[in-house]
Amino acid sequence: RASTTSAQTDMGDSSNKKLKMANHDGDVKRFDEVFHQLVTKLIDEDAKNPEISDAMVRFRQVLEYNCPGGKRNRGLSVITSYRFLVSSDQLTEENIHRAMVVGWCIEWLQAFFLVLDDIMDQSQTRRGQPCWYRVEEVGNMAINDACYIESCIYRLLGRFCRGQPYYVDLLELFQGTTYKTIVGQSLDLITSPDGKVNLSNFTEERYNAIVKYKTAFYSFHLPVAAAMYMAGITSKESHENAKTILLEMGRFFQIQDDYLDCYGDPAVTGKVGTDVEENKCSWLVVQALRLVDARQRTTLQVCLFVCLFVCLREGWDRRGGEQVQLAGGAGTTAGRRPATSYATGLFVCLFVCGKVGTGVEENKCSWLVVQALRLVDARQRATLQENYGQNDPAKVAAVKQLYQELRLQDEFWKFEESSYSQLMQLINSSSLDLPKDMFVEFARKIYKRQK
Ligand code: GPP
Ligand code: MG
Ligand code: MG
Ligand code: MG
Repeated sequence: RASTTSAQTDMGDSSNKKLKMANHDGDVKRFDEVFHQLVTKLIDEDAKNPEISDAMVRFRQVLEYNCPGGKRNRGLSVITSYRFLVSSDQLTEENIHRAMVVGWCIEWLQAFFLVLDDIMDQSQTRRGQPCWYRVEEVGNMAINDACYIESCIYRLLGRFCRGQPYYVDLLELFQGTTYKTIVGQSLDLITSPDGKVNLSNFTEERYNAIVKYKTAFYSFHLPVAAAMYMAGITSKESHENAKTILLEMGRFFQIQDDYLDCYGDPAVTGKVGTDVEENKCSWLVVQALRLVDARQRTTLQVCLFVCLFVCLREGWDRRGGEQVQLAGGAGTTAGRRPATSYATGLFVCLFVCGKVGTGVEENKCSWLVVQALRLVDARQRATLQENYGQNDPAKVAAVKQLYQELRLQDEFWKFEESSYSQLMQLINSSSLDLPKDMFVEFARKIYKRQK
């Protein structure tokens, strides 16, 4: 396809990248103007019908309150990606405008999710203003408003993209992505039941599944996949390669979101975090548990080694002494028996260390270990068990104090560095016929973000 060929010629060409990005500021300005045109179009037509005009007055307010005001990264990425993927002769006013409409459809999809997510997460603020359901006289009507926002996506796609060769692909992409996000939200909610803290549910595997489905598909895969279809790229292989990179970016983005829930400045993020209160399977709690368990294991291993070393030394001295007495002098057996018991002891020690954390209490030699567990590390796990998942500021503070003790911020900064370089490697190895800069540009927007 011509568009794929043009994408290939873009790879690694920095002057081309500058050319593609030169339009960025203009695109942002125009993108915001397009929003008002779309609202007017959607509302004005139906406002003429007196039967439903009252609903239109309300829906204008719904759209204006909930759709703008965010970073618009998802929407703008459609346009940036589209510019990277097509040749200059395809960059017509009409095509750019369509990319903007599709960009707004993603922002609309995000608004639909957020209105509902804020109800489910009992959040207070969003984008620096009260969550929609908390606005006076809105309450549960927010659920219907969210459904309205979603319906606009398909009205806009129909209005602006029907007849285009990629129309059906776009429809399926939006529907499929909505489905995946609903699955992810369900996993998120199932893993954070009200009033039931079960720390063993907070595993890395569950965390990865939640963030892939609830965030990565709609925030990262959708904008680029939409731009690819619009550019005429339909090859399954290219779409799979893009997906591999974009889902990894999405995981990184949600980990940042979880970090910012606790450490972000609400004046900058525009939202007050509720993950601890809401018993969420957040990256922070998963890391806290990993670190507590790792410390626990190390403490136990050290204790076991000390304990067995002491036992063995005692055994060595005692048996050595007895043997000397029995043999009445230095016999060959005198040194062999302690050596055998030392080897056995070491074997037992290694075996038990391998099982630490599962059946330690059954080990007869583990009184010290059990005490260490009770006094040192179990305290941290118990802190989480007792304070997580409750809407009580003192309990939330206790959890955050533990995060501090475990130096989770350092842990996040280390992760951010290594994740970025891994992402760049993945872009290098998996972008193949797609322009690397398209992915790098998307990653640049989110790396080290404060909101
Ligand atoms: C973000 O999770 C996930 C979504 C917004 C998807 C919601 C999906 C639905 C089907 C409603 P989050 O709760 O961590 O986001 P935030 O921190 O912005 O509240
Ligand atoms: Mg949520
Ligand atoms: Mg939320
Ligand atoms: Mg969050």
